[in-house]
Amino acid sequence: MPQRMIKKVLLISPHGKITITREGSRERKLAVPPLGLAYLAASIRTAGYDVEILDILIEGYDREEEVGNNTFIYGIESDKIRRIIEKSAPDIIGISCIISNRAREVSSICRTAKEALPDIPVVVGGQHPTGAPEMVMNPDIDYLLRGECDHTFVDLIETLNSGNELSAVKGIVFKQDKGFFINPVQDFPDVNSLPRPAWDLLKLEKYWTTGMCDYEIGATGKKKFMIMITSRGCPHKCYFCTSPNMSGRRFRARDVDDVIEEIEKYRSEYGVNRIYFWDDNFFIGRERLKELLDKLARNFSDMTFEVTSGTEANSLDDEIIELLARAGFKKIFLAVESPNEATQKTLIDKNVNIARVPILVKKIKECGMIAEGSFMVGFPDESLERVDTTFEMIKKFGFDRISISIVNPLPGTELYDHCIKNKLFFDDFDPKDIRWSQENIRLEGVPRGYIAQKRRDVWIEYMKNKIDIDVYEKENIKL
Ligand code: B12
Ligand code: SF4
Repeated sequence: MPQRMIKKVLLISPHGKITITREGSRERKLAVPPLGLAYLAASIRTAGYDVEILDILIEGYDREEEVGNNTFIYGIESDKIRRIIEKSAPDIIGISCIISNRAREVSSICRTAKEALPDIPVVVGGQHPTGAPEMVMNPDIDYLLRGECDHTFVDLIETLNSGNELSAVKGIVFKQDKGFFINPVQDFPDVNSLPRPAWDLLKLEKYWTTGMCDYEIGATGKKKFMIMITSRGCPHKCYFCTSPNMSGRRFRARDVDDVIEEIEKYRSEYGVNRIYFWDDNFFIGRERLKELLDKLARNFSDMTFEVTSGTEANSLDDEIIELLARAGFKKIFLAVESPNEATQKTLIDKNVNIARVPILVKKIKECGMIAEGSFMVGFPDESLERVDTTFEMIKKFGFDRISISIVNPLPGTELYDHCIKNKLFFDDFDPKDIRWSQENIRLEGVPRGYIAQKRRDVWIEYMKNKIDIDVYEKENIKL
């Protein structure tokens, strides 16, 4: 059957998802604009096609649906998604799955898309299908695109329109015979030639009023924020992280002046006063970093900045910390991961120099910024004794705030493969529906629930005199 010409694209971002832990705490409900889709939309539009974005989460932020096991999704319901798809009448639909535990929701959106418009190709992309395509592909999906798809989505449209050979599209996966065809070559776009994200296609006001919960700046909605990336990729390959699948460890930075110009645009056009940087690793390349921080300080004294995805501790020293403070950073989220030296050396490629951490924390505080430590507990090599030691060590660095995650296996990582090989998953583990706040990996001698409970106890004990826990967890009140 000849392919219908593609002129219009609908891009969809899936539901939000949160869990209530057995100890009663509720994960924080967030609503942040889908930057990846804004980038894709910009490239698709630049190539001459019409494009719309539907963010299911923001359109139905207050609508919660229990999906079992104390887990809730939030966003609009299937019927409404179906009506929006029908009304939009696109010629192709692209659905984003950047976080692995949205796989189930993404599958259901694909079903809804096929029910609404059975002849329209459905494409899925993002971190999860990049790392685990065989886990994502299903009868409702025509194509997966792996990796960064700024160019490849346009290539796919043009290939479909021209009838050319699909297998030439970089990163493409489609069903073939009884298996899949996978083009293993991914695209790594030049970050300086990409058009700016198409924010005009999203209702940014909705995110500013619903927004990103941010304790340090007070309640949601008080600041107009924008999100940006100054680089893509990370040169490291940590055992638990999916970033290397995506970027092939190719770190690519944008020109500093272009970043500055983009911030200026957001300040003047939208009145934005806070920027969150979502780079994989903002801190790579010392000279570029210094130039960027210096220019932020000179140009944006009325704005504040934050790197949400974590700071690589080894790239900090007195000079960089002072520059960060001068540039308007209020909090440094230090990605320590494990305080254990052996774990650092074997599993964490960035190999944080643990001995320097208290020195960095002291300097961050002296410069008037909040020092928050990010930790992970529950690596497969941890014994009960090691888990206890880890929790004790976390308390000793002198952080203003701590954040402790339970180690979770993301499909496509070495950690995941290790757990499969050694049969370390608990029986109820479902890679499509990972519960971040429970233990999913079996540790010898550590009863299940021990880490989850201790994580909460240690956090409350540490934070109770530093923040108002009730305010911080105000979301709990709802249930
Ligand atoms: C912003 C962000 C969030 C936001 C949510 C973003 C959203 N809209 O849903 C918040 C803060 C809520 C968040 C939370 C978490 N996050 Co997060 N987050 C990010 C971050 C920093 C930026 C994402 C981004 O915009 N990147 C920039 C854009 C340009 O890239 P992109 O989105 O990947 O899009 C490109 C491609 O993926 C592809 N693409 C994307 N969509 C589509 C769709 C189609 C159709 C196609 C063809 C292609 C395609 O093309 C795009 C352009 O090249 C990434 C790290 C990173 N730098 O990517 C982590 C990341 C996505 N998060 C991650 C994780 C693990 C989490 C948490 C689980 C952390 C935790 N333990 O709590 C939580 C989940 C919380 C929950 N309740 O579920 C992992 C996901 C890995 C995985 N496979 O699951 C990442 C990759 C970080 C990492 N390296 O480990 N996160
Ligand atoms: S340094 Fe961070 S982004 Fe890079 S591979 Fe390690 S965890 Fe992932």
